[in-house]
Amino acid sequence: MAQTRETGLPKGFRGAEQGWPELDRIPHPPRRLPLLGDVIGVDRHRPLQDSMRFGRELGPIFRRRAFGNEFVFVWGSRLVADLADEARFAKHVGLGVANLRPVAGDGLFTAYNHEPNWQLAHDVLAPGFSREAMEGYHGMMLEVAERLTGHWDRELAAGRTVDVPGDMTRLTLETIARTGFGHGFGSFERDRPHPFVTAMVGTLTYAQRLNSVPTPLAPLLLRGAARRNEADIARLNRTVDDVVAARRRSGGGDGDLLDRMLETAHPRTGERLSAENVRKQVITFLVAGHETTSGALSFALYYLARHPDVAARARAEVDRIWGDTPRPGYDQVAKLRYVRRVLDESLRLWPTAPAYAREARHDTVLAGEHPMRRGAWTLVLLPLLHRDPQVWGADAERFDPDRFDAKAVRSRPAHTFKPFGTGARACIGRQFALHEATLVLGLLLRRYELRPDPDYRLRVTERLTVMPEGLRLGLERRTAPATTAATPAGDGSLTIG
Ligand code: MNH
Repeated sequence: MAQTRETGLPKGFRGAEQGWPELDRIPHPPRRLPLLGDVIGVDRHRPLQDSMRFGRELGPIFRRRAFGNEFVFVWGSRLVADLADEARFAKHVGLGVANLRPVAGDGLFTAYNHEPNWQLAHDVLAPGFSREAMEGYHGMMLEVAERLTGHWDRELAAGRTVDVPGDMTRLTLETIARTGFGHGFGSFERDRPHPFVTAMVGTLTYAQRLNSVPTPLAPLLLRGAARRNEADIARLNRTVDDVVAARRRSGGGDGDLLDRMLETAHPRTGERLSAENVRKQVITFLVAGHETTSGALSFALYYLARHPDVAARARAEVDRIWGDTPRPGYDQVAKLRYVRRVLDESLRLWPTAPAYAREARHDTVLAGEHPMRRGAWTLVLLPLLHRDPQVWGADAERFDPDRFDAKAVRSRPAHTFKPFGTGARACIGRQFALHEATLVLGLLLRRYELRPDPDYRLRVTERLTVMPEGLRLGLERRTAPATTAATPAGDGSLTIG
């Protein structure tokens, strides 16, 4: 099937009309405008949250029409579980993901299933995400986290609150850049974001905007934005080319992701990544490897600040397992079970990559009810899957990390918690993100009490990923009174400077 160049979507197959023979049975919002579609009351900048609102009204499968294109959304747990069947369904590169093709090309995240560079890069890079590899990254992750606490100590000393999403983005970008590519962006030494970050945010925002304008008019409406987008992409390419050139000059690093990309041959075929593909992979990992983790940390800190009881329990765990060791080791991070649950529960309510798309490999019937033709696709709406009352109960909106204790997890059906996607194209960086985020939450909980602004109301911004907007927290440094500093570990009162 021919594919349009800009979007990568199959020509004449943008909407759901041809792929879903019984589309009529799928509910849509009641007040539909001719030509424009379901646009009444929607917020162009918050398509995800609009879809969540529609989904709550319309049920586990529904459709939205925008500018002549019809999209099917799914969030009911039974339907999502069926979509996880890899024999009948696969990742669909569409909408937001397809809009990133000009930036990330056939890099891992945006590659079509049939593109040979996907399997090649997957096989070459997978060992870079093994447990041993994580142990290797741990020291650098810790170093970057210490830059964060240094920065927060200075903000605290100056009597300022901290910019949570801004600082988490600094942290996660530095972490992936240094551990993966031996390159620092100096994020904590700058007042304004590194130009690479500005360019990256620009391309993500642009990719999201492309979805909210009528396709035939996009070139006209977005002419200025398209030109800026070209400049942003050029900036990303330039930055990456510099990093690669520096590595080639230095003659190799310590076996990080960049070394793998440049030097490792495929274990069976002996093939290597081309220079052009390396560029796409580096951009892919710098973008995919920090934006979502930054959001996950930001939401977790939001919930920790709002739930002092949860924070106290998590802090007690950190004190118990880490004691007063200044630099916790890899295993000591892996042992922070409750902190991990806080993270999981945050990713349940706000999965920071909030949707993924699945397409039918051949004609099939979704969950025995909805016929789909080969190539037909649908978007899995994670925040609603993660709040399906049939799975999570009537209080699904409540933040409660105990939903992730081992027994509760075992009692739930498969495919009900999917923040990292599903199947062969699921997130390769999952362990990386979880280790990094758990380590950082542990360090922050051990060092500070979090003081929320009582007037702050959660607002979620969307640019393909989600982030708590304008979240600032007050801090207090925990200090151990001399008498309690030596109490036996386990009672939660031990405090480390
Ligand atoms: Mn990540 C794919 C979520 C952290 C690199 N990631 C995905 C997908 C989801 C996802 C969902 C599947 C998308 C789809 O089906 O279209 N990722 C996350 C979340 C976090 C995250 C919620 C943090 C929290 N991801 C990371 C990190 C890295 C990374 C960290 C790199 C170090 N992710 C990727 C790559 C892919 C991906 C690369 C594409 C994998 C593939 O298709 O082979």
